[in-house]
Amino acid sequence: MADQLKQRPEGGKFYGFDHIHFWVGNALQAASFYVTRFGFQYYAYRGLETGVRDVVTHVLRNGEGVFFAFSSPYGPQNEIMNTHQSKHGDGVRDVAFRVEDTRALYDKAMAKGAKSIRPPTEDKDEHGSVILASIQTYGDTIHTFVQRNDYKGFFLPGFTRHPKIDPINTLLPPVEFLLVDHVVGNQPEHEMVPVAEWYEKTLDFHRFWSVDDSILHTDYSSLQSIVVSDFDEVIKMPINEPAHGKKVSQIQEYVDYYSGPGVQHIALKTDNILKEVEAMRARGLDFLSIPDTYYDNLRKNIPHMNFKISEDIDLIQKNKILVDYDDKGYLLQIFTKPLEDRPTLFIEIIQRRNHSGFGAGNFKSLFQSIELEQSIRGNLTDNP
Ligand code: TYF
Ligand code: FE
Repeated sequence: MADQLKQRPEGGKFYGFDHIHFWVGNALQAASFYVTRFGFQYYAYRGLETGVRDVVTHVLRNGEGVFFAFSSPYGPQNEIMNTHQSKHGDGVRDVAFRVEDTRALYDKAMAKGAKSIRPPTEDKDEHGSVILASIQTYGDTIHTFVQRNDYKGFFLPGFTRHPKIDPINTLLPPVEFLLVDHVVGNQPEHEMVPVAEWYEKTLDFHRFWSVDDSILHTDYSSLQSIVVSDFDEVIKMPINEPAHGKKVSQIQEYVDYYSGPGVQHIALKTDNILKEVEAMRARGLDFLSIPDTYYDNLRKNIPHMNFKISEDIDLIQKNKILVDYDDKGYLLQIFTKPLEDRPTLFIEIIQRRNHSGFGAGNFKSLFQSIELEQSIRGNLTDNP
């Protein structure tokens, strides 16, 4: 948007998020959680049975656009994975981008000073080839560029079709996601701007123009956020840092428990948030609660909106879905509670109706309900 007048950067296009790769203590069970609660399907597998003896990976998919991979080491030999586990707990290791030209993007990133994790390689099997390369971003998080040259196999070369047939999705209501809308990274204090600048310099991202673009700082949230995006605005990465308020920021709580920067939330886009949230609730997934006063307020504002909200407001309220809007459109969003014992990663479900923001109008209510959970955990303490 803001950069439409600028020239397309060199290095080829970003097509979107390819997959999210989690490093976890027990990939078999972590994958099962996302199948049961979020309605993912088993998709691909690599491990002992396929001749891979150090790391196991289970890959899930939801629809055509959302792929989550879960890996665990088979023993103590893989030091990087084991250190990652003890330091961070289960978390996102890799936010992988689907790209037009892995080598061009990698070479450019290297020229701009990025740290290499894996130089470009072409991986092949009988189903085709992919070109992969990885670079370091904030903390221990990496980005892998995935160039799929008409690859027809399951996930990536070396993977087979996941062997598990699970009856659970035939017993529970289906959940459908379209794609990964955005992935948010939390940083320690004073590291947000350098991280945003890293994306501008290394990947030719720009600051995404939206109502939420200005650095926000409210009494409740004590956080600041900058959204960076690729030229085509298919990748959106908000970057947060704590601000100094009266109480310890929710971002600081994350950074303390994750032992540094990392992925805070993944937003999954749907076209029918009411149906999907009702299905996930039926599957026992826990979402943040929102007080009824929020909906009293919303009902007061509805007559002044420039468009009709097509969803039933009673059902929106019953499911605790948040509504943000401007003069042109609206978005609906809801947040799970943290998905692990450490208060770190959570998931957002989002539906957009001609609105490209991130829910700035909801920040006050949202942050109050996040802070309620933070205080139950004993972590909403006074800032020195
Ligand atoms: O991605 C976003 O910006 C919104 C709002 O700790 C948000 O989902 C921002 C910070 C945060 C939780 C949600
Ligand atoms: Fe979000």
